[in-house]
Amino acid sequence: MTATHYRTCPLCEATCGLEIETEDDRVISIRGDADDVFSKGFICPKSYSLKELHHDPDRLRTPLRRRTDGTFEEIGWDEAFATVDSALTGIMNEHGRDAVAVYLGNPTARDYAALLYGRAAFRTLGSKNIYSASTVDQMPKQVSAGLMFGTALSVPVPDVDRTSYLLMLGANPLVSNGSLMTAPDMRGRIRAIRARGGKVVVIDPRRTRTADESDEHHFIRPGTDAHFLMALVHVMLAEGLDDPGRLAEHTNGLDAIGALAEDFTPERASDSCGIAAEEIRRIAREFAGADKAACYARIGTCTQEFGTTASWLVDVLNVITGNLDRPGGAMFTRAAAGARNTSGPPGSGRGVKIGRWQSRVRGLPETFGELPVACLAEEIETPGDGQVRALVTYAGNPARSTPNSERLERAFGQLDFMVSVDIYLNETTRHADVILPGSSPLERSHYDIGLYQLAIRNVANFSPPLFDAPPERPQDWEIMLRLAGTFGGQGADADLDALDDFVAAAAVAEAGKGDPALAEREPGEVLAELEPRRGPERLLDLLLRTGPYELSLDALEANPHGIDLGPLEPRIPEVLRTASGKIELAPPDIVADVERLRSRLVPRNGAIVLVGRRELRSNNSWMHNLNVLVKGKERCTMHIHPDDAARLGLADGAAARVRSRVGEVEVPVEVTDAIMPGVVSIPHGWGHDAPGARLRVAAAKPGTNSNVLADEDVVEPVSGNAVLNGIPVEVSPV
Ligand SMILES: Nc1nc2c(c(=O)[nH]1)N[C@H]1C(S)=C(S)[C@@H](COP(=O)(O)OP(=O)(O)OC[C@H]3O[C@@H](n4cnc5c(=O)[nH]c(N)nc54)[C@H](O)[C@@H]3O)O[C@H]1N2
Ligand SMILES: Nc1nc2c(c(=O)[nH]1)N[C@H]1C(S)=C(S)[C@@H](COP(=O)(O)OP(=O)(O)OC[C@H]3O[C@@H](n4cnc5c(=O)[nH]c(N)nc54)[C@H](O)[C@@H]3O)O[C@H]1N2
Ligand code: SF4
Ligand SMILES: [Mo]
Repeated sequence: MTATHYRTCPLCEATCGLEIETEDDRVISIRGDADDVFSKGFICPKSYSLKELHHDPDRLRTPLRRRTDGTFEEIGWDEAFATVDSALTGIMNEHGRDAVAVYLGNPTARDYAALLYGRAAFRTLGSKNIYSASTVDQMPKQVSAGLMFGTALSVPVPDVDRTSYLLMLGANPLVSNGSLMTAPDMRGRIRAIRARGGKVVVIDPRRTRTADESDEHHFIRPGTDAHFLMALVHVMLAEGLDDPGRLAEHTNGLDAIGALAEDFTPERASDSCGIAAEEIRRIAREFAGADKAACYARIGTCTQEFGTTASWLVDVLNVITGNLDRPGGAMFTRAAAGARNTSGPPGSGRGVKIGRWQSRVRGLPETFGELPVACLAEEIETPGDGQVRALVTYAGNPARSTPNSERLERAFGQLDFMVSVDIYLNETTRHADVILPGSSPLERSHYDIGLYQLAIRNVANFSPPLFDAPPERPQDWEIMLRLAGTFGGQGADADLDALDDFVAAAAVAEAGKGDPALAEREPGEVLAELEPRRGPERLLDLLLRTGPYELSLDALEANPHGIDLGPLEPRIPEVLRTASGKIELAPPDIVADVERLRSRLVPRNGAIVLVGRRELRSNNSWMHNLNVLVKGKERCTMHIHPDDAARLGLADGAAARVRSRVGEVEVPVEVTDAIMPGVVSIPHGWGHDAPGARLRVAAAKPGTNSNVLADEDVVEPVSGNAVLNGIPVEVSPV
């Protein structure tokens, strides 16, 4: 039987609507949903690969257990859960809860069921050793936004559909399709800015596709964005171009900024960042002079030496020019479900504290309940109280995505037990004792509880499962609940219905904290209204009903192309959850790092540094087993400027040896003047020739794992985030 389904693409942050034709249990075709209220038919080439992903014979469908010789055998679900329960329970009993570590990978962020039930499971575990892909990604922005505005996801997004000046640093949305900014079709939106007479300026050590679509592009020396941004602030204040307007009465610390920026003259910043002082002055004047301007920055400014400081300065710029929280500037989304900045009393809250505990070995700070993944290997290797002896990975491939991945893989070998919930037997999961296969994205319902908090319009869209999961196979949320049962000491066959009711009752209590009318009501009565829904749909329905638009899952189900809740609207002061009820423009944790920034106001030396890049037909480390994406020319190459290539004797297509403090790789050379001299670029997430993995397509074109080169000892001190851009390397011909 053929059928047409409308569904949100789960593969990146853009949340595009798909129209998927199926015949029985096969996907026939995938195209853009022209009626989707947000993406209006836009899709990228990755979307088609959902078909191949769903039918990929290498995608795991049965639990696997590692034999003593390292090979894997298929086992039943009951046996798999019993094995996991007995191993983890033994380790918790003997060594305590911190002995069990968790690593949550990036796809978790798109899986609302995993998010909602994971929270319950890992709270029950009560380990300090919680890790995620956030500390190789956006943690600096979450820390700066949390300290300034009061919650981890109160990240202002550029109002791209109304701005007339967009300044973008370290982001390539034409390839990545946007990040911490949910915005399908950024090419169309950038073109629209320019068509209405606006201007788009890109700051990046590479001349990217996004740069090609923009009015101006400036090469910047990696890791120096904070210098550049400080200099913009310096010029604006020195020339009296600042005008925070109505934000002034809602802001603490405005007066502190002048002194902080004083030493960062355009001349001195220029020496370190490589952008001419006159250009810095001009950009400052144009940004401040634009009627509506937004500064937006992403991963190139996060995964670097001054990630938090740079992330903070982006919003300092938006505030002092009065562009924060006004149409066409940088605004706060009002999400339909699950946002902390729409719950509780409006206008103030508990704020955010970082560093409430430290990692055991290196003393790195906790952020939002997790520790930096750059220190996971040493926590496994170093004996003593609290040593990590067991690891749970959920939809993560830290063996390819975190710094000094070779050391981490060696550390995996020392674990007493490892369990991975994943869809592939890959570089990480090959180390696991048990692999529990997660569902195909088409077998679960979908709602972007996280990404809709960062959308450039207020939207909501729900997708029911497109295929039924095979009857013996638990849903992802049931896997999480089984883990919760183990962490709570209830054994492998805990009563899932009872656990689910417990989670739902806790969700009602949580929602009641922000809603006095709800808090008055009998929890059983609230739950009865959600019947007969259970599982994640019940939790989502609750969040929608108690959210700011009082939507319901029924309403979303009746609107398969989504519900448009309108353009972003000003939200200050209501959005704030800082203790003061003000924007904290000079948070002490960040201001303390300005001295280090000042000490680095020095001309660049001649060393070559490595940065990453993303490719349109790739997605971190895990979509290289899909032939539709990897066919064609080799994508895992090292970009190098012609001058550097000539100086180092490297020819296009030849192999280069790249060495850092921690490792060495060989990689094919691609000579291009789209990268600045003194910088080389290798994409991350490759290196699929590891023995024991089961990725037959990927293994034929393995590429090079760039995280062999990233140094786990170099982290950004405020957030503990890994430094993956600006790594000093030596490059030579092979
Ligand atoms: N050098 C360098 N390193 C980087 C980056 C960089 O720019 N440069 N970027 C960083 C960033 S931004 C990120 S987000 C991280 C990503 O880091 P990770 O999240 O650790 O890695 P991914 O490559 O996204 O791997 C996702 C894993 O989830 C599995 N998976 C995919 N879909 C599903 C599913 O539906 N269910 C389950 N159960 N499993 C699934 C895949 O098989 C894979 O094992 O990498 C970071 N690493
Ligand atoms: N096709 C595709 N799409 C993806 C992904 C993917 O792997 N492939 N990954 C997804 C994920 S997990 C994420 S987090 C997002 C990331 O989305 P983006 O942040 O847009 O990521 P990138 O495309 O890597 O762009 C980062 C840019 O920063 C530049 N850069 C590096 N160092 C510096 C620096 O020091 N300063 C400045 N100013 N720039 C610098 C790089 O040259 C690069 O062009 O993309 C998501 N979308
Ligand atoms: S841009 Fe992202 S969400 Fe849209 S189709 Fe491509 S992968 Fe899917
Ligand atoms: Mo990411």
